[in-house]
Amino acid sequence: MSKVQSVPKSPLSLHLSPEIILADFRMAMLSRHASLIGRKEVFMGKAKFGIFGDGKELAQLAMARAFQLGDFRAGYYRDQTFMMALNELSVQEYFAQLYAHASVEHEPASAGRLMNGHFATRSLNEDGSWKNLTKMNNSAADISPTAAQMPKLLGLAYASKIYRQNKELKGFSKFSVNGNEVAWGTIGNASTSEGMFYESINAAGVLQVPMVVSVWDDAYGISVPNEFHTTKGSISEVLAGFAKTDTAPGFEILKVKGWDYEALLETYLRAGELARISHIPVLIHVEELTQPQGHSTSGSHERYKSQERLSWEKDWDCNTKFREYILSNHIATADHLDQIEAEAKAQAKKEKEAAWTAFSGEIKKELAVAVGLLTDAAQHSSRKVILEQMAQELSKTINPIRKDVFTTVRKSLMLLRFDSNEAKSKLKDWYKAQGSLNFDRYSSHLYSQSEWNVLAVEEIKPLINEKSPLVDGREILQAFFDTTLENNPEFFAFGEDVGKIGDVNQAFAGLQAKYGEVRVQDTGIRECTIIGQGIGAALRGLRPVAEIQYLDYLLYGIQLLSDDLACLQYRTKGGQKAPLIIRTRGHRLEGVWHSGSPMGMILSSLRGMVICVPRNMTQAAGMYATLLKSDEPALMIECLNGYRLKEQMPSNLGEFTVPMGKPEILRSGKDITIVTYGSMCRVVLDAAIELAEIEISIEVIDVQTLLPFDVHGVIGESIKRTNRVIFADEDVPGGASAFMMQQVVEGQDVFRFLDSEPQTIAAKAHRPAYSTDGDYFSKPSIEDIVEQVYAMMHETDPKKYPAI
Ligand SMILES: Cc1ncc(C[n+]2csc(CCOP(=O)(O)OP(=O)(O)O)c2C)c(N)n1
Ligand SMILES: [Mg+2]
Repeated sequence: MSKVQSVPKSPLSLHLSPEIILADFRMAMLSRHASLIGRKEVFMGKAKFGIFGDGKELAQLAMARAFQLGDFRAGYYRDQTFMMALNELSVQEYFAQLYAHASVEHEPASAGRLMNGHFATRSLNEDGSWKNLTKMNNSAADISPTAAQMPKLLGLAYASKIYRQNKELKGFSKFSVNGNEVAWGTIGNASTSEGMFYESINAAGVLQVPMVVSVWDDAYGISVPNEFHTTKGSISEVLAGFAKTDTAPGFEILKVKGWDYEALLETYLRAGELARISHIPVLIHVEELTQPQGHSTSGSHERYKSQERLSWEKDWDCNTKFREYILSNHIATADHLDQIEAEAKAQAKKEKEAAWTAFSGEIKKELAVAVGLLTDAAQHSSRKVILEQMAQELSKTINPIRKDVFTTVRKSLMLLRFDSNEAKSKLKDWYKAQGSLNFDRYSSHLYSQSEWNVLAVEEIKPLINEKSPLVDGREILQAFFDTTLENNPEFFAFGEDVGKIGDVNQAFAGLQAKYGEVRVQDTGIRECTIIGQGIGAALRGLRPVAEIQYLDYLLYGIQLLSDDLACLQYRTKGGQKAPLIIRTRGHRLEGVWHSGSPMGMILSSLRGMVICVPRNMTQAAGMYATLLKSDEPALMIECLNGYRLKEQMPSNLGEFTVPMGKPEILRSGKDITIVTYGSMCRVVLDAAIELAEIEISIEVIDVQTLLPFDVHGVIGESIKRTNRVIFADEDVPGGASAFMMQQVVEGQDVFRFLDSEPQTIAAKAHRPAYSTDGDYFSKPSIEDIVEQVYAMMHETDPKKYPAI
């Protein structure tokens, strides 16, 4: 017997009254007309792009009927009907997003920051504090890369497992009721080809989490049919090996037609129950869906679908079939259904108009003010004619956007540069005031703006005295994690080899035995879903530490970190947060894949996260403590060669904090400032000792965190004393050393204090060769630093420092 099941038709647990059926019909029509109107709006030039949920209404109505308060959705751009059915998306909001209305009030999912079809609910109050998620319908904030919703979906489901299994979390009643919440995922048939999909499915099967994944199968991914995507052309057949059996846990795999209303309801109710009660993951393959308007507004499907397919799609359109079902069961007359459809169409149109009026009205108001100020300024200017013409052209713009207004204003200010009068000042003042509004509209919330942002965490110094025992660095971390596990039930750690052996460097040694497998957990080798597991859990109020065994393997998860975690606060304009800590270790080991310090890559892709590069484990423990008091996501890169080095054990572990964005001066000097971080601190300090012997005095600064970077200008102050600076690290040339230079030279007004050209010291551009010699000739050595510093001094005073 096939392991893929169709749910037999049986009496529905949901009593199917005519009211329910007709309410679903109304919603299907409302959503469909929103799609049809949406496409027209794009073609009329009122929106840039549109992607719609038509052809997938019925399955989403069924999913909405099985969804309960406290549950989470993580899906993709086709899910408008589901969101509307839950009352989490009005048609007006739907159009506000299509127009990119930059307002949380009008477009609560992303405040106009995301293209249409990116859904989200707001988990946070305005001050950044959590709402009670158990009393809400929750949707994670969508992202565009296909299948990238899957790892987070796993984490959302996994959180239910943690809440059910860890009895100490009883007090976390805002997030869970005994782990009863189901995470509902949606994905397109073609997107199941992505590695992330398979990795997430496998992890969910292993973890046995309450995750219900719906595959909306419309047989295409843009123009490419299923046979090019999926072995055997069927995702449920491919996944059959994941199906649970009487003896082995796995997935419940269900198959249903996307136009069969009763079967859909049965299937979704059953899936919800299995996941909710027994924490069994479920995959629902919803087949025979259609795309009545093609993939998106970018092109028409007539280009690649056969006449036969197009006419099949017409006949088997789920809304058409739903209508036939209602009529054949005598639930309503054709006239009644026509009337419902007419009303739904009128409502969609009315809400679309309201959205347009709100969106365009705001801009038209700004435009009117700008035109008025510009016209006034023109009267007093020698450039009157051209300025008046610009004002007039602006006032005539059809469907103006903000860019029209500000392009004109900025160009006119350039023309007015020699003018000095009140009218011009008024225009300039208005432009400035709008600048801060536009910053809020388009650039706020890259980092947390709540009272729990990392910069607000108070510094508490470590307590160390001459009697503090000298221990291996890893023991400091171990003691820190021990006390944190003891005191913070929401804190837990997982990753490859983290559980039984307590990670490859043993900072969790013995802690699984002490706190149990729920708190300190081994995972499979699957970096991407380790991160997704962490994101989803952090979205639901937990404080996970997700471990990536070595920094080099962060690459497997960097896409998710970049596309999802790092931009979460930004893309929801403060509507969601996931204060996940990624723990990893890097720098200064050997070989192409174990020595990496790809900090430039990280810095460029993870804006929105805190990037910690502690030089030793005391600093790391203090940084962890700071992060756990804050609500920001972070990447912690411990020094691989620091676990066995001796440090003094502070007596206030878990309490002391290391401030973020505050460099520490490790050695004072007067000739040159060297700015560095992580393992390079020791190398530079050793070089400084050698340089002191030849009368060169180096000031060594550890930046401690690369993001945020030196918020108080400590480096600039040092440069004012030494007048020379070198930025040193073991990344490639032009990587993080260049970042540091840009931050200081551009950001701290030091150029006029520099007596020598600022320089960088970095590794070679290639990956480091293996073994000690490979390291020596690939990464900056003490000699490299000594020689570069000496060369700088030679240039300054060749007599005192003759060429070597
Ligand atoms: C990683 C990635 N690759 C490519 C795309 C471009 N793209 C957007 S949607 C899509 C097709 C998806 O098809 P399917 O998963 O079947 O969903 P459907 O649109 O048919 O509902 C593609 C290739 C993307 N968004 N992300
Ligand atoms: Mg598809």
